[in-house]
Amino acid sequence: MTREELLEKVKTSRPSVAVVGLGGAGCNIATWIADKKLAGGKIIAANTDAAHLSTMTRADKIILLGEKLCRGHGCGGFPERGAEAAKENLAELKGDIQGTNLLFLVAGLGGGSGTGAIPVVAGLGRESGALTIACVTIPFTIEMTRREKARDAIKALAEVSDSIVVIDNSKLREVAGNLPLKDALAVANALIGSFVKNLTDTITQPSLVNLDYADLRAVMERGGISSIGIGEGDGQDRVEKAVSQALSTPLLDITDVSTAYGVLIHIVGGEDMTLDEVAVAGELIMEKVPNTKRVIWGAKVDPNLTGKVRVMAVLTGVTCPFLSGEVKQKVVAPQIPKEVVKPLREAMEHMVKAQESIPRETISKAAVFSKER
Ligand SMILES: Nc1nc2c(ncn2[C@@H]2O[C@H](COP(=O)(O)OP(=O)(O)OP(=O)(O)O)[C@@H](O)[C@H]2O)c(=O)[nH]1
Ligand SMILES: [Mg+2]
Repeated sequence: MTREELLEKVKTSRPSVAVVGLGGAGCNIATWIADKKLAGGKIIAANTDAAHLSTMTRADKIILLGEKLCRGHGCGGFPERGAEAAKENLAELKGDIQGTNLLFLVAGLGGGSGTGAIPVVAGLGRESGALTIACVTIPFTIEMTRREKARDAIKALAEVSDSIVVIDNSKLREVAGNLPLKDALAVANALIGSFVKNLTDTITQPSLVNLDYADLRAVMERGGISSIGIGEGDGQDRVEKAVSQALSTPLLDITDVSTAYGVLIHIVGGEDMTLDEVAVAGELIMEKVPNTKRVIWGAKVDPNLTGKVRVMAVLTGVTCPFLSGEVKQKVVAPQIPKEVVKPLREAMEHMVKAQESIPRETISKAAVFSKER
């Protein structure tokens, strides 16, 4: 094969990536990703709420779901309506997903549109053969009925998606401390957004350590419930610090980190980060999650992070007592050690600052939740 032929092959074999934001929160997260420029992926914002959708100017495509059923007014918190609405646009959604290798579906569970639509769209993704990864948040423990809806949606999603990356807003708040609610939601947007962006970047762009689509598939295909943890370290032992933080503070209550089926680790560090450090991170993870069947990692250099490393660990195939129904009432999370909370909070504050503007919709939603509380 000539070099030209090889380059052509690289171009045509690059996996095609699509991100579909569903419902208000899903569309806000999709906007976060669009703002940060998703190289090599298309972004679709879909909602039943026409007014909110009209603000999604950064998406490559917008879809008003269930125009006949909802008339552009939203679902009023009923997931059944969200599911029906998505079915109205089935052919269009199918056309947009066709040919996608890696499909990310993002939503804040608990409302009507995102919660109802996400399993419908995930079904289309799986049918078309795409690696289908749902990334969702579950509402605060205080929003009891919304949490129940979220749990039902995750059960439905488990049937039709490969992996479901779940962030529990309550857990996030616990780690992020006393952040105002709107900032806590913005952190969730940034976390899910960077998860999607980091993965897409490492499989479509040259990075320090590349992940390829086949690697990703090996860990995320039929991965089930997955949790994310983030950690940051500086100074000596920065990698150890960041890894142990990421593994000790999953943003979903899981029974036992060491029982995870697969681990995906993504490391970002300044220009001073060495390949050795990246390898050490991998070894450390193998020690902490000894029973895992698969470990993959990708690494990227960010010139703004000199002296620091930031680690995002995704554990697949984990058990969460709340989601498996073992705990019906409020989940009592294990206490997070104080020394871990401070640097994590700083990392999250950094993420919030990095978010140039919080969508107005988020702020008004936050105000409503504050009232509910
Ligand atoms: N991460 C994040 N979560 C949000 C945001 N706004 C709301 N949420 C969370 O997402 C859940 C669902 O809210 P929405 O996305 O607004 O609901 P929807 O899917 O549009 O549903 P309907 O408005 O009922 O049609 C809420 O219960 C909150 O927990 C946001 O901007 N970011
Ligand atoms: Mg809405």
